[in-house]
Amino acid sequence: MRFDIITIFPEIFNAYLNESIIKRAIKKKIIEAKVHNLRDFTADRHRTVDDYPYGGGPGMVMKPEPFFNAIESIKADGVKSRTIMLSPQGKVFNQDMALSMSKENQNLILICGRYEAVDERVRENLVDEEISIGDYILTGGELPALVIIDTVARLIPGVLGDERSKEEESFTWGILDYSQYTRPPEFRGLRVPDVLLSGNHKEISRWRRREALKRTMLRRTDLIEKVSLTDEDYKLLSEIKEEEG
Ligand code: 4FV
Repeated sequence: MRFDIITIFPEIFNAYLNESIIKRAIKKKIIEAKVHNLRDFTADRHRTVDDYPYGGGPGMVMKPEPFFNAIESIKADGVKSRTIMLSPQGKVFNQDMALSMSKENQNLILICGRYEAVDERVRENLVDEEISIGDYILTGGELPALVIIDTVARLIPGVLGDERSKEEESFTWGILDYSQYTRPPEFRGLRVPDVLLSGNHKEISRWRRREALKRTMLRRTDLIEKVSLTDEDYKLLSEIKEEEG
């Protein structure tokens, strides 16, 4: 899978794409990330990418021409790709969207806006999907683009060291993760739950499911309502309700 990123701050990506799991995935050619400086697709000597909003109002709007030039040049290789605009007006991103993007194996072109907005003609003519990473306002679309790249890339086979990590994680089951522990078994009098030291894997997985359900019930009832639960889960939930009173 290839990620083409269009931004006026390419440096922001160099740091993140050259570290850890993403760096290794690029090195192993499992994914490719190409950062395009929008200013390289301007025609004037000031490399202008923004202008005043028609109709007045605060701030500046990003011009359409540089985006049309950039996307036409990226698509010139004819490889099937999907163009995503990161903006607060988009569909709020979640794990299910990441999973389907990772399976589609389509190249993704990620448009990172800055200033107040991007000229609407870009959205109307070039954008296949608009995605928001949450209901808050950032200074730019670069962090949202990195969120998409990180979330999708780690779901591509071969990117994570241990594929199992994906099977057992928050939201994959539709509920939150269970609490985790590592050595030492006791730290400042704080002990690791005995069941985890027992080696009894049946009891351990029951405890973990119970913990995950409890945490989700206490923190994210919206998730509990959406997830399909087994009879065993209902037994665990009633135990937890007892316990939590
Ligand atoms: C955003 C979000 C976001 C809006 C104006 C960039 C900013 C500025 N993008 N999810 N939340 N974008 O706040 O994706 O140009």
